Amino acid sequence: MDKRAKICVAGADTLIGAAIIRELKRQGYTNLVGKSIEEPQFADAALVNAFFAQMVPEYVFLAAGKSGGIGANQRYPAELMLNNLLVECHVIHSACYYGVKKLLFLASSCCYPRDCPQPMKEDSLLTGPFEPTNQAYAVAKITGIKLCQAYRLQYGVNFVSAIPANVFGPNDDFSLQDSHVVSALIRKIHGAKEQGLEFVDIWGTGTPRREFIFSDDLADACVLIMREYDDLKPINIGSGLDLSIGELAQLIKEIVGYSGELRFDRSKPDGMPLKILDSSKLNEMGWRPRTSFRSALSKTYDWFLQVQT
Ligand code: GFB
Repeated sequence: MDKRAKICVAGADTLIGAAIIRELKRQGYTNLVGKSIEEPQFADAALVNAFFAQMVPEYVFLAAGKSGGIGANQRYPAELMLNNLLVECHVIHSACYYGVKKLLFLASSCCYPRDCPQPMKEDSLLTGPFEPTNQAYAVAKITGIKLCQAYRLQYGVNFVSAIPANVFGPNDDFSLQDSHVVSALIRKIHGAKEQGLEFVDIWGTGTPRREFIFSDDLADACVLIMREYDDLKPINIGSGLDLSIGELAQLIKEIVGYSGELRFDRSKPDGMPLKILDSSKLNEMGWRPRTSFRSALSKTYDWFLQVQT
């Protein structure tokens, strides 16, 4: 990928998209097209077609599509599924039609079966039923992977997919009900400190384990994959660091400086008991995360403090 290549990051304002843009700029890529104000509604076929006809990007990072945590997935399964399906169909088709040299589709670790052997290898996709709390979103994301594969097989295009671990960082949604766990806990624990509350409710038992990846590290891996990975099979992007939700809450409590109690609300769902990726393929390409987990959490908290209203 030439430093002056025309690159489009679809989903420029999303957690992942914004991080990819920062990373591309950091690495000296200068010709980024379709910045957030120019972005069409990617769920609208006519607008996506017109966008590609006008911009004619050479490389596309597909990070658009609505997402959310376990709460959002339970409340809006139809919205999440439909939006992601439409975005994938329109962007992947237009990318093929307008001759994009390479497209990287960002899927999700919820594409793996609920009872998948851990750590989860790319070959385990579609070997068992999905976790019910995010089934609709998972079906949409696995469809994106399959669509890239189908276009690749039929039209010979270089469209690849990557599967990130649970992502967190600046530009995430920090709402109480809909966000992913890291953002939700930062918001909740910070709010409890500010209001002098004696305890904070953490959903579920606190025992599920998740592998978290900082958005800046994920973006670095995405640029490497765009440059060097060319295969029908998707590739996992994990940090290699997993911890329980209870341990995560404790760490955020320390970073925020909250002295109250963490209480576990067992009426709320746990989701998958364990979700850890096998990132051997990526590691064999020489990739390792740059940021320590604690420092990534601190950076995310700093960003939250700057933008919160
Ligand atoms: O990040 P999260 O919503 O997603 O939740 P998943 C992870 C774990 O944190 C679950 C617990 O066990 C939750 O019960 N948790 C505790 C909380 N307190 C909270 C809270 O206040 N908010 C949230 N959100 N969780 C996601 C999918 O599943 O995985 C997404 O829902 C996406 O669509 C992502 O695919 C990768 O890891 O369970």
